[in-house]
Amino acid sequence: MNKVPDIFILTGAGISAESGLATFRAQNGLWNNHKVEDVASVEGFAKDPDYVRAFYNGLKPEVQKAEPNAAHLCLAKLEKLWKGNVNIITQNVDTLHEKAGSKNVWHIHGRIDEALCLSCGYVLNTWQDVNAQTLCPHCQTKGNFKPNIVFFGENLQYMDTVERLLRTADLFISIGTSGVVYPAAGFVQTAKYYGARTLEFNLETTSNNFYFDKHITGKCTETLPPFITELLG
Ligand code: BV8
Repeated sequence: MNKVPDIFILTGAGISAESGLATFRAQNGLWNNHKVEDVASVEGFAKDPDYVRAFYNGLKPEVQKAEPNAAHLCLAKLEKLWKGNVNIITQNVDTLHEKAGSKNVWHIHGRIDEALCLSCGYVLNTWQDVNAQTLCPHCQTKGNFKPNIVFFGENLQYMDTVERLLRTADLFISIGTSGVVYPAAGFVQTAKYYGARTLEFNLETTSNNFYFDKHITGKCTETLPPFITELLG
């Protein structure tokens, strides 16, 4: 009996673009007038934690208000109706996959609504500002929170899960990512190595094109829903 394919879905900022959230490299690498690497870096946070915390506090209201679009929603439908495993490994720090109803979502670059207490490791979940006054409810330390976001130079979250899912994936679907940031940009190579069929949904063909069996170009709110409908047969 043929096994129902396990599906590994990698998403990037492009899937949230049509929900009104800025991508990273559209504006020649500037993001809210900052170079992501300057703000989202270990050095940047060590140099000026208040500045980096304020940067993410500033983004929270628009991220919290954003609504999932047709691409998020069809992935949630796929997870619900597909008989095999469906996992979304997202580089996005927004929670639009969860808002759309997806359950198996792995935020390998962290989440904007979480902050990590550097004194005790407690993860605070809040859309409110996190700053030098924020008290840790677990260890009562004040102001020692870092956005629970993976900065450049930091290891990704859930990599053990990601490696297991890449080995068992039968279908690898990349949606809305430029394939610039590693190790996420290398996942398609691993999936290919372990025998997965690999598809890329993007406005354009990215530099990873050697590893994708097929490129479906266009806006993912237009290209993904018919593909998912066909997949569900
Ligand atoms: C690590 C948090 C080990 C911030 C992010 C030299 C060579 C290779 C690698 C490196 C190197 N030097 C350093 C590195 C490693 C570095 C890296 O890859 N740097 C790059 C810039 C060269 N990586 C790391 O540091 C990672 N950690 O390697 O750990 C280690 C440990 C210790 C010491 C050293 C190493 C950590 C990476 C995570 C960094 N954090 N985010 C935040 O999100 O606030 S990365 C950031 O970029 C976001 O997470 C974002 O998701 C990610 C990738 O960007 P995309 O999502 O792809 O977004 P982008 O704008 O680029 O593209 C959007 C795409 O969508 C486009 O292609 C567009 O065409 C498409 N699109 C737009 N609209 C639509 C659409 N497609 C379809 N429909 C649409 N409507």
